[in-house]
Amino acid sequence: MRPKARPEEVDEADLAVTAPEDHAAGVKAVMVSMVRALPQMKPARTAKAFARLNQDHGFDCPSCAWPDPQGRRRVAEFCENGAKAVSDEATKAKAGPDFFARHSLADLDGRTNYWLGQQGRLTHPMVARPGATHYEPISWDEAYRLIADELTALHSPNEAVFYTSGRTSNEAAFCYQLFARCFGTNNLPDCSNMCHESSGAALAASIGIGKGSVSLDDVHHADLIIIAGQNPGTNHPRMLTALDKAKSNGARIVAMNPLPEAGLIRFKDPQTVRGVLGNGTKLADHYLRVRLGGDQAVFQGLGKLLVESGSVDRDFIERHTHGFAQYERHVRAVDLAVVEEASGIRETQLREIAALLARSQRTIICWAMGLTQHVHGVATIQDATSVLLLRGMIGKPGAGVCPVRGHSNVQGDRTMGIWEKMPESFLAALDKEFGITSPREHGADVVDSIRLMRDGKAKVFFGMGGNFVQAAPDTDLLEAALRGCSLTVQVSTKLNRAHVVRGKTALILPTLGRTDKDVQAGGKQVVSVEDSMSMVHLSRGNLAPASDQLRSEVAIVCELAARLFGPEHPVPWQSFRDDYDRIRDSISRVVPGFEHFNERVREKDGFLLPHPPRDSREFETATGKANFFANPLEWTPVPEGRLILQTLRSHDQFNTTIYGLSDRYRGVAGGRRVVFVNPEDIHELGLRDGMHVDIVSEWDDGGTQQQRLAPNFRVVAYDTPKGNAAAYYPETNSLLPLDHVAKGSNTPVAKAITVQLKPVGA
Ligand SMILES: Nc1nc2c(c(=O)[nH]1)N[C@H]1C(S)=C(S)[C@@H](COP(=O)(O)OP(=O)(O)OC[C@H]3O[C@@H](n4cnc5c(=O)[nH]c(N)nc54)[C@H](O)[C@@H]3O)O[C@H]1N2
Ligand SMILES: Nc1nc2c(c(=O)[nH]1)N[C@H]1C(S)=C(S)[C@@H](COP(=O)(O)OP(=O)(O)OC[C@H]3O[C@@H](n4cnc5c(=O)[nH]c(N)nc54)[C@H](O)[C@@H]3O)O[C@H]1N2
Ligand SMILES: [Mo]
Repeated sequence: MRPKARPEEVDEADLAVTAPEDHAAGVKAVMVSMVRALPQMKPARTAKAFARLNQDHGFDCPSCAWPDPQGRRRVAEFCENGAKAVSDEATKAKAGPDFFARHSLADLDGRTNYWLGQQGRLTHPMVARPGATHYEPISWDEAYRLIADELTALHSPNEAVFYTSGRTSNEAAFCYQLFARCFGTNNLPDCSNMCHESSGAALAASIGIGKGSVSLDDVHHADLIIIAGQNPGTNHPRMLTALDKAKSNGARIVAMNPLPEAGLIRFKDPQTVRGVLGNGTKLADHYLRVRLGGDQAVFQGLGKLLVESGSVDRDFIERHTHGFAQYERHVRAVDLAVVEEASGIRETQLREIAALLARSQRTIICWAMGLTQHVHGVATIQDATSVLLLRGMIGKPGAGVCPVRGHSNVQGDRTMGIWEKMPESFLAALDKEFGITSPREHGADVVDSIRLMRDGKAKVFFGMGGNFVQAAPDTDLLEAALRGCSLTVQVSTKLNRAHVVRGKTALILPTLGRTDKDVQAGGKQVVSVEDSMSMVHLSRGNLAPASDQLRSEVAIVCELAARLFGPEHPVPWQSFRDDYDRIRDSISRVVPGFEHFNERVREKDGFLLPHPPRDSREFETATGKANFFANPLEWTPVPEGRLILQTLRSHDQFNTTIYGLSDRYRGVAGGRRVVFVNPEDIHELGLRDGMHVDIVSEWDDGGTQQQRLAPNFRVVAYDTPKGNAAAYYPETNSLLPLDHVAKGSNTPVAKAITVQLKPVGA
C-alpha cells in the first residue's frame, strides 16, 4: 500500500538529465557562488562575509571540516560550496512571528525541506502548545521555564536525549555536555554517530586514538594518496587545492569509488592561470571502480600482495605493532578471485596499486562516508590502516590516516565531551573541576535514542542544531517516535523539518550562526573550532544578527541551566555566559591538550592538539602497540532481481539543507528524485531510462520480511557498477531500517540498502 505522499514527492516537471562533467571547480564554480550569494545577502553583506571567510580574525567556514592553510592565506580561501553555506546562513530573508502566523502547522507539514530552508533566518523563540494550529511567539524566560518544568517532571534524567549537530562551537559543546551530565544523563547522541563513528571505533582499536594522523602539509608532500569512499569535489572542495599541490610535487593519486566522480578525475583551480585557461590537473592516476561495500576486499587483497612480495617495513612492524603473525596468515589465505567477486577489481589492477604502495615512501589514505556507512565499515577501516602499518606509514612526514570529517566542528564537539560514552578520565576531570558527580552509565547514541523514543522510554528531545528527523534513518518510524515525545526543542538558525515533526509541545529557539557577531555582558565574544587535522583555532562572526532576539548557543545553555539548577549550582553558568574565556579556562583544566587554551588559541593559526601516533609513534591501545586485525572478509552481495542502493549528497546541498536542485557534476538539474542505475541492470530488470519507479527496501527482521518505500523516482542510466544504484539523501532515509547498522559503531548503513525498483502504477 502506498502511504500518504510526502511533501518532497513534488512533481519535478523541470527535472533534466544531461551528461556528467569530467572535472570539478573552474571559473564556473566561482560564478555559481556569486550568483547564489547576491540575491540572498545583497552586495554589501556579501562582500563583508566573503572577505572574512577562513581568514585570520574572520570566521570559520560553516561548511566542511577541511583545514585552512597556515601562514599566508589566499584572498578567497573558500570554495563554491562554502560560499553557498555562508549565503544560506547570512541570508537577509527572515522567518519571524508573522511568517508563523501565516503558515499553520498543517501548512508547514506539507512543505518540502527545500522550501522550509528557503524561508530565511529564524528570529524569535516560538512555541507550539498541545493542540495548537500554529507556532506562536514565547518569551525566552517562559521558554526556559517550560523546558525546566518538563525536565523536572521526568521519572529519570535518562528520559531526555540531547542531540548535537557538528556546527556547535567548542565552547557551546562543552557547556552543553556539562549541562546534560549535571542533569544526570549521558544521552548525548550526535551527528558523528551517523558519520565517522566507524572511523573513531576502528582507529581507536588500531592506533589508540580515533582521529586522523596527518596535517595539510603531509598531504602536500605525500607521494601516494588513496582516496576511498569520498567525493571531495562536492563535499570538501578545498581538498582539491591540496591534491593539486601534492600532484605538482609528484604524488600519485588512487581513487576508489563506484562512481566516476568529476572532482576525482580532474580539477581546475579557479585561482591559478592553468585552472582558468588550461585543462587543469588530472587528479586520479588510477581509478578503482569498486563495488559498494567492496573496499575491505581491496585492502585485504593489497595486504596479501604486500606480504607475499615482502614489501613490508619489518622494523616498524616489530617495534610498533601487535598481531602481525595472525594478520599475515589471514591475508595470505585471501583468494584474489574472491577479492574480484567482492569488489569488482581485477587482479591486474590490484597488483598495480600494490606496486605503487611498495614503492611509496609517503602514503596517505583518505576516506569518508563510502567506508564508514557499511555493516563492515569498522573492519574496512582497520584493514585500510593495516595496509599503512605494513609499510610503516604512521608517524612520519607525508604519511598516515586521514578520515575527512564532515561538519566543520564535529571533531571538536567530540573532544569537548559530546559522546554517550566518554572515558572515565574525562568524567573524573569534569567532576573535579566543578565539584559535581557525572553519571557513569553509558548513554544512548542516535539509533538507541530513537529506540528509546519509539518505546516511550524517552520523552524529551533536545536538538542543538541539525535536523535529526531527516538525517537519522527510518523516517516513518522516527517521525512517530518524535511525535510521541512530550517536548521537542530545536536550537536552530533556520527552519527545517525537525521543527515540523514535533512532540506534544514544541519549541524553536533561534540562535546565532558562525557568521553572526556575538556580544555578551563581557563584550564581543569569540568561539573556537577543531578541524579534521586537529588544529584548534578561533572563529569570529562579523555580521549583524537577524534580530535582537537571537541568543548564542552558549547563552541558551547557560540560561537554561541557571533556570533548571538554581543559583546555588557549583557550575558558574552566569559567568560562562558573560565571558567565554571563563569556559576556555575550565576546558584547559579538563581536556588534555588544551593547556593555556586562551593564550594559545589567540596565536595566529591556533594550535595543534597532541596525537601520540603522529607525534612519537606511541600507541595507547590495550596492547600498547598499533594493532593488526585478522578481520573476516565481508562484502555486499546483490540478491537476484535486487540492487544495492547507496544514499549520497548532490552538489547542491549541505546534508539536509538543500541549496538548489542542480547536481551539476552528475548532470542532474531541476529535481532530486532520481535513482542512478547501471544500463545493463535497467535492461535486465525490465525498466527504461527516464521511467518512474518506487524504491522498495527489504529487510529481514529475524525471519519476518519488512519493506519500506520511497516513492516516485526517475530512473537515470548511469555509469555505476552493475548491481549498484545511487540516490540522494535525505529523500531516501525512509528506506533505511533502524536496525541496519555498522558492527562496532552502530552507524546506520546508508551506503548499502537492498532494494527493488517497482515501476509506478505497475
Ligand atoms: N557541500 C557539501 N559539503 C559537505 C556536506 C554536504 O552535504 N555538502 N556534508 C558534510 C558531511 S557531514 C560529511 S560526513 C561529508 C561527506 O562527504 P562524502 O563522504 O564525500 O559524502 P557522500 O555524498 O555521502 O559520498 C560518498 C562517496 O563515497 C562513494 N561511495 C559510496 N559507497 C562506497 C563504497 O562502498 N566504497 C567506496 N569506495 N566508495 C563508496 C560515493 O560514490 C560518493 O562518491 O561532507 C561534508 N561536506
Ligand atoms: N541516508 C543518509 N543519511 C545520512 C547520511 C547519508 O550519507 N545518507 N549522512 C549522515 C551524516 S554524515 C551526517 S553528519 C548527518 C547530518 O545530520 P545533521 O547535522 O543533523 O543535519 P544537517 O542537515 O547538517 O543540519 C542542518 C540544520 O542545522 C541548523 N544549523 C545550521 N547551522 C547552525 C548553527 O550554527 N547552530 C545551530 N544551533 N543550528 C544550526 C539549521 O537549522 C539546519 O537546518 O546526516 C546523516 N544521515
Ligand atoms: Mo557527516
